[in-house]
Amino acid sequence: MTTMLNWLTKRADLSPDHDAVVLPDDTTYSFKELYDHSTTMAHFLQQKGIKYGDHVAVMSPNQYRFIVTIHALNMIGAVSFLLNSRLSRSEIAFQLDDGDVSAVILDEQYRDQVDHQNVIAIDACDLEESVAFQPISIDLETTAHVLYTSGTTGQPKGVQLTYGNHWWNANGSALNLGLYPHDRWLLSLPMFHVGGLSIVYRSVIYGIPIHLHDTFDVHAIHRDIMERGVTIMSAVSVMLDQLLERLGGERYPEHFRCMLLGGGPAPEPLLNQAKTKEVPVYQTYGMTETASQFSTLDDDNALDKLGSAGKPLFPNQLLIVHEGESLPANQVGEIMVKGPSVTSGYYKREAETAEKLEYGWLKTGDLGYLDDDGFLFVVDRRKDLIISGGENVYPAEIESVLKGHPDVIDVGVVGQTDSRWGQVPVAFIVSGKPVEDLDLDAYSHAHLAKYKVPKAWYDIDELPRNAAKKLLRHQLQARLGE
Ligand code: S0N
Ligand code: AMP
Ligand code: MG
Ligand code: MG
Ligand code: MG
Repeated sequence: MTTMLNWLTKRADLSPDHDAVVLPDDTTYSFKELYDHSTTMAHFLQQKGIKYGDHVAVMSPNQYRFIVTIHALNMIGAVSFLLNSRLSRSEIAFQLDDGDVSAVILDEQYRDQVDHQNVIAIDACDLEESVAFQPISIDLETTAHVLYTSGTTGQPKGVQLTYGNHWWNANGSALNLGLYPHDRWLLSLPMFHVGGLSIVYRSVIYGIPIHLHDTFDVHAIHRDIMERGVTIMSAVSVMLDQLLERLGGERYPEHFRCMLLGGGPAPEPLLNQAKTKEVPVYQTYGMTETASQFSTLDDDNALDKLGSAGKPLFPNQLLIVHEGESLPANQVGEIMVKGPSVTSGYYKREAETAEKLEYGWLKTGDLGYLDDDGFLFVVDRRKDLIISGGENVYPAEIESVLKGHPDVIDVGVVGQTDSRWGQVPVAFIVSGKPVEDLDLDAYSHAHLAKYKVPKAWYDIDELPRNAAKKLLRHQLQARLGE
């Protein structure tokens, strides 16, 4: 057991007047203000019955109060389940039930998506009241958050992330990217995913401000980078693409030193365009299970190793493995990762945890190789995974919903290349009726997040299956000409 003072308590003592959060309208909160608001919120939540060890869900847009709520729950020692607000009512219901969640802290706009007896409005607490609260200390081995990810089979799983996972991730990132007193990290990724959440921890551990954006407003973000001293931003490809278009022939200021690009494959034309426009892109490879970045390019190699996701952050280890053997350079195999930012496992899923985690090594399911200098190149994602604008979509999840439609006899879903989102799901339907008569859009919307609803429906007489009745997805893919 390694315990520490609550990180925000420590930070508010070290740099109370330093900016903690800056909003697009210039509203600024110092670390002292963030601390006071968080103790006030912690007291309020405690009054509402939330106590140490409780499982508490949070569903919020990327607002200042989301950050306050995360710190407040840490101060109490509750485990927070950060919900993807794009999910449907039934997807949310599954996570609340599977996670044994006892209360949900909710922004009013999501009220219809949540069915739970204990709902606390995120804005119900008067932050200006300033109430003292004694935060519990942080134990690095304790679970701080559970974040759900889907998989090839069955239902989504809750990835448990400890304080130690976040601590090591924040430290590993700083040891690679460096840290300057004037750093400012732009946060526009949703905080319910680890890419956004990890910035909340980096901010408080490093003592640097978050420039918080609640929507991806390309003009507001461009302005923040050009005029307000932002030095680092985390982005997925679809965001970078829009930012480069907005940048046009201009150049970002010299002090903007890192565009951390992750969450999925980075198309080569995009990387080349960024290079031409002198945007300092650092490609990173990571996932929910590694508390964000695991392997990232560094300053010396950002340009000459274009396309690579760099080397594992200090002190992480990475192997390329095939049939239990570690492969030499330039051979493609499964990426296996080990290190202190890797999850302790999936909540209540002992079998799946044991299958994916052995002796601390996590089998990612992703395929890649190391070049002669040990730099990682990711060549293919986990089996069947479709990544649409940084959101994961698994065909099996969509197929199982569509099989519930009375007129659908069989269904196969695959990813189709899309100029905006990278990939989108499309569905092949076996039915006695033409697809356009089935109203499959409406049916899917009732059960699935919008980004999971197939963008095209194709009639097919019979799905290609092998002798064991396994769907041959690549044959469907071939029909799309891909
Ligand atoms: C790209 C985003 C911002 C797009 O959202 P936007 O533009 O705000 O759309 P809306 O106005 O809300 O909606 C417009 C229409 O578009 C649909 N839509 C929205 N998003 C998607 C999508 N992803 N795919 C398909 N359709 C989408 C809406 O439904 C709406 O439709 P209509 O008009 O019909 O109503 C947004 O999608 C976004 O935020 N994406 C990023 C999600 C994310 O965080 N992914 C990363 C997850 N992975 C990790 O966290 C691990 C990796 C990691 O940690 C990392 C990642 C990046 C950088 C650094 C790191 C790191 O390691 O530190
Ligand atoms: P998630 O945990 O939902 O963010 O999903 C992480 C997945 O995104 C990884 O397992 C990979 O399949 C994919 N991914 C992350 N980073 C990269 C990268 N640099 N290149 C290609 N795929 C990536
Ligand atoms: Mg102020
Ligand atoms: Mg928008
Ligand atoms: Mg995801």
